[in-house]
Order: sequence, then structure tokens, then C-alpha cells
Amino acid sequence: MTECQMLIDGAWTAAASGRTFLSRNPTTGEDWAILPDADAADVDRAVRAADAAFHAAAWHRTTATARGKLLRRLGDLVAANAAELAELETRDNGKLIRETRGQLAYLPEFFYYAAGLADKLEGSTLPIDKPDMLVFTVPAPVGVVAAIIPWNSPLYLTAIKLAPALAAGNTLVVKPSEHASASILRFAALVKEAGFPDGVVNVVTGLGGGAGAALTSHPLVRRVAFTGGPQTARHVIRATAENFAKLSLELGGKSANIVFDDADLEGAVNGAVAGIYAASGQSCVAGSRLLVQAGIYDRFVAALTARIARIRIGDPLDTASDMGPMATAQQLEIVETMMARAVEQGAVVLAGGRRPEGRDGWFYEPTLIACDDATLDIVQNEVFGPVAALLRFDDEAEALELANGTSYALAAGIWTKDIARGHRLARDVHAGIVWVNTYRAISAMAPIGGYGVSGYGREGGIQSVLDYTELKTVWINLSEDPMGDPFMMR
Ligand code: TXE
Repeated sequence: MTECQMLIDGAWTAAASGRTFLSRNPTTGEDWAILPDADAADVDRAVRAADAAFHAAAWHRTTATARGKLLRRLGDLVAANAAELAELETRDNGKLIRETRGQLAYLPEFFYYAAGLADKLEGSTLPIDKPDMLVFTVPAPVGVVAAIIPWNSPLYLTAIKLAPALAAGNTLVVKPSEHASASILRFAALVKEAGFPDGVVNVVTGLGGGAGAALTSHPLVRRVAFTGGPQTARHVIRATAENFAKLSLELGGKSANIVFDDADLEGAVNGAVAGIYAASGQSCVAGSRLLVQAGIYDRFVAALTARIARIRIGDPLDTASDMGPMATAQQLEIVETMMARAVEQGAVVLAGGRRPEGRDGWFYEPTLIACDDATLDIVQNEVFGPVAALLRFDDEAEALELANGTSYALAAGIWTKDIARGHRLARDVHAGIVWVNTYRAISAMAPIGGYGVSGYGREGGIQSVLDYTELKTVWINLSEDPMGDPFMMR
């Protein structure tokens, strides 16, 4: 059993209450780590440390260029420790080691990209229409940022928040998911090693309703970056509303992967697999609705079911495995309940639809389920598991109507050789991210986020750093004018 401590004000610490909780390994179902169960008192200590660090000269007076150098050093340390971080994360959330290694190989780019932006956040001098006034704007950091992280990609989802927040000069309290905290605690040690002053980055571990709620409702938190489910997001919206804290939400989706008759069949099949079976479907951008045009439908379904049959379910630490388990027992239960309901409502299972035989742990087979009716729960609601709901369409108009027929709007995939059609769909589909003839591609330079029930705000790209700033406008009176009439607006 691994015993972990959390990081507050540069010191490794247990919860003040001494309480702990256990993290289970999804591949075996066994407990493997003991973590501090932070409560409101621990969270208060972490937020106060972050607030003090924000105002202390050691951070506040650090130049943007120096912040960039620290971020670059952190990126180098992540690169040097990538193998260990990847293995920790796979043990904690059951994600394939192939995938966590791939994510870790790219992760430093988020730090390098934000590092490069740190000293390029310029304000502007305004050509103001008032005589003898010099007016300019300055992007200023907001203060303490709370980052609430889910279990599906802890390090990636931390990096995409922490790197821009630090580049802009903020301080942070990170709250990982109670189901997968270990890799973030190891990462916190690298933050310390990189040389960030104590208190600039704090990590509190604990339960959502305890540490999470205490953090998002803390009055000293000025900005919350949340990734998780819509139900939890509603609590976070209420909590931040009380304190007028700024908020970004990334809440998953019910993304449409749309295959037209003229698509490259092999590419579209691979795109469908990448969309929904990679990460066992536990991905915010999962292409969980497969919309397939009538002319290619039978050939596509035959090719996809044949491809599904070759997917190797197994130990995520084994590089030969294609699909690991669900990250939590609760997630497996959600998948099973939603599948039972779909079958009851008349959907037809074409592949999978059950747990694989002879395995402990929380595995579920890659599943394809044909749905005639787009109003079914399985078509409308996020499963967050390896379940693709299959729908047939006749023409482009129907494809668009189906694609836009949910309350989510995170991602969409379009498979066609017709460039004009690809652009038309990209223009008209309701989604924050559109992939044409590819799927699940990410970059530090490309914003990610959605609208509707998928949330609001964007992570990644230049804007993401500005999102952690407040624009300050400064007026300087250049004249000797003693203000004239004080009862008049100038
Ligand atoms: O997420 P939660 P859960 C979706 C997916 C999944 C569902 C529930 O559909 O089935 O959400 O998953 C913290 N105040 N996604 O229950 O609860 C919690 O401790 C403040 C999509 O695991 O949203 C964790 O750190 N924080 C998603 C984080 O919120 C609270 C990824 C996310 O947990 C809190 C994960 C509270 N009251 C799930 N309650 C994506 N967009 O990728 C919990 N938390």
C-alpha cells in the first residue's frame, strides 16, 4: 500500500483531522493507496497559503520572463519523469499505459507553450479621445485559482489549467479526484523541484462533497477551473456565484461522429474506434453517437464489428492491451444501468453489451448499439464508457439535425472526401471542437471546450492564458488641470 501526503505551502502534510481515504486499482479492484482526506480546515489553510504566496514579493514581483523559465523547467522535469508518472496514472485510473505514455510524452508542451506566452501578455495604449490623458491596459493575474480535476486524465487536465494560470502570475490550489490523486501528488513534487516559491501551487486531496465543495466556495478563491460532470458543475456554479469567482467548466458531451457515403471506410472505422473505445470511452470528447449514411451503413457496420472483435481487453499496464477497465466501480454500474435501459427501450446490441468473462476489475466490452430513435436515453445522455449509439441518416440535412439534437455541444467528427461538405458541417454543427477526417487530436495551441450542457470557457491556446487575467485600465492625467468641475464626468 502506498501512503501519500498532500502539499500545502511547500510542506508535505496529512489532513489535520488525521482522516484518510483509499484509492482502488481498477484493474484488480484492490485498494492500493492511502490519501489524506482534507476537510474545510485543510482547504482553508491551502487557500490562505496560495493567497499569501500571490501577494508575497517572491512571486508577485517575479518577472513574467522568470515565470516562463520556471514553467520550462517544470516541463523538463515532467519529461524526465514521464515513465513514472504514466505508470502511476495507469495504476490509479486504469487507463492504457500506451495512452498515458503518449499523453506524458506530449505533456511538457503545455508547459513550454504557456512559458512562451508568459512574457508576451501585452496590454495596449489607447488612442483616447480625451485631451491630456494617457490611457493603457494591463492584463493582471486574478489571484487564487482552484483547479478541480476528474479521474479520467488527471495530469493532462491539471497541466491545461495550471500552466496558463501560472504563466499569468496566479497561484493555485489543485483538488484531484478522490479516484485518482497519486499522479498529481507526484507532479506536485516536481513543481517544488522546479523552484516555484512555497504556496504558489498547493494540492489538497479529498472527497468532492468535502474538500471540493470547501474549495470552490472559499471566498479567497477568485477563479475556478472545473472539469467533471454536469451535476457536480451545478454545485460549483452556485458556490462560485456566492463569491463572484470566475469559472470555466468542461463537462463532457455526447459527440457525433458522422460518416458520409463517400468517406474512406478504413479511416472512418478507425476514427469511430478512436472516438469511443480509446480510453474505454471515458473521454470528454468521446464520439459516443455514430451517425452513418444509408449508402455505406451496412459496409461500415460490418467493418466496425469486425474491428471491434479484434480489440484486446486486458491489463492496462500491458502494452498489448487495447482497452483497460472502467476507472471506478460506480462508472461500470452507470454503463450497465444505461445499457439495460437502452435494450428495454428497443435498441439492438450489435457488439459487446456486457462485462468480459473471467476478469476481476471493472471491465466492459466495446459495445455498439443500433438505435432507430434519436430520443432514446442512450442517444441523449453521456455514458462515459465504451458504448457507441449507432444511428442511420439519409442526407446531409438529416445528419446535421441528428448531430445537433442533444443538449451537449463539445466535439464532432466528420468523415467525408467532399471538402465543401466538411466545411459546411464544421460551420453548422453545434460543437466547440470539430475534427474532419480525424478524431481526438489535441494540441497546447488549440482551444478545447464546449457550450450548452458541455460547459463554458476554453482551455488551451493563447486565450487560455488571458482567461486567467483581469484587464486593468490605467488613466494618467498629463495636464496640470486641477479637475475642474468635480460634479461632471470627465
Ligand atoms: O465526476 P464529478 P464523477 C462525467 C461522466 C461521469 C460523471 C460523474 O459522465 O459519469 O461526470 O463522474 C469533484 N464541489 N465526467 O462523479 O463528481 C470531484 O471530487 C466541488 C466527465 O467522477 O464531476 C472531482 O475532483 N467539487 C468529465 C471532480 O469534482 C466536487 C470527467 C469531478 O467529479 C464536488 C469526469 C462538489 N460538490 C466525469 N463534488 C469530463 N468532462 O471529462 C465532486 N467534486
